[in-house]
Amino acid sequence: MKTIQLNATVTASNQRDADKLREEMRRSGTLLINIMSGPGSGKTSLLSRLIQDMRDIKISVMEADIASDVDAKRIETLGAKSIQVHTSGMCHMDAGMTTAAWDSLDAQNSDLVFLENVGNLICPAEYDTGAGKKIMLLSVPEGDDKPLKYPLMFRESDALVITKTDTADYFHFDYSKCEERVRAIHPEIKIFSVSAKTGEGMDILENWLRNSLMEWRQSGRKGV
Ligand SMILES: Nc1nc2c(ncn2[C@@H]2O[C@H](COP(=O)(O)OP(=O)(O)O)[C@@H](O)[C@H]2O)c(=O)[nH]1
Ligand SMILES: [Mg+2]
Repeated sequence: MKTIQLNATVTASNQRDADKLREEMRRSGTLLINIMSGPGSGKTSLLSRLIQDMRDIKISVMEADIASDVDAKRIETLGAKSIQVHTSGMCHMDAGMTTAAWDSLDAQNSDLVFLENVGNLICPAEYDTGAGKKIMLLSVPEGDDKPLKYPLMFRESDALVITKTDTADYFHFDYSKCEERVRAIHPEIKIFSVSAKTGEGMDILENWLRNSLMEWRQSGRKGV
C-alpha cells in the first residue's frame, strides 16, 4: 500500500480539472464516488461493508486524511486496492489531488472507486473532485439538526446515508424531522438508512450503487 503527500491547488482551474477527470472516468466506465461526512460518522466502516457485500464488483478506495494511514490499511486487509493520500493539512480534496491519487492508485480496471474525503462537513462540499456521484453520511449520534447547520453538503450531495441506525435507542434522532430539513434544501436527494454493524438497509444502498454504475456506463456509451 502506497502513501502520497499532496498539496491543494486552490485555483479557478479546479472545475476544468474536475470535468476532465469525470470525462476520463466516464469513457473508461469507472464510477468515482466522493464520500463526505464529519469525522467518525462511519465512512470507512461503510466502505468495508460494501467491499465485503459486493464481491462481484471491483472496488478501489482512495483514503484522504491530514495524517495517518489507518483507514487505507483497514481497506487493504479486505482485499481491495487502496491508497492513502495525505493532504498536507488541507481539509478537503480537490480535482488535481484526486487525479494525482487516481494515477498513483493504478486501478484502471475498477468498477467503483470511492474517495473517502477528509472528515468534516464544510470544506469537502465546496470542491468538485471530478466524482460522478457525491454521497454524504450523517450518523444517528450526530443528530438530526445537521442539515440546518451545514446546508451546503446536503445541497451538493446526490445521496444522504444515515448511518449507525443500530444506535437509535440511545440517541434522540428524529428521522422525519431530518428528512424534512434535508428536503427543504435538496428535494430530490436520495436518502438511505443503514447500519454497517448489523447490515440493516445495506441491500437498498447496494442496489442503488449498482444502478448508478449501470447508468454511468450507459451515459458513457451514449457520449453524454
Ligand atoms: N454502532 C455502530 N458503530 C459504527 C457503525 N459504523 C461505524 N461505527 C463506529 O464508529 C466509529 C467511527 O467509524 P469509522 O468508519 O472509522 O468512521 P469515519 O471516520 O467516518 O471513517 C468506529 O468506532 C466504528 O466502529 C455502525 O453502523 N454502528
Ligand atoms: Mg475513515
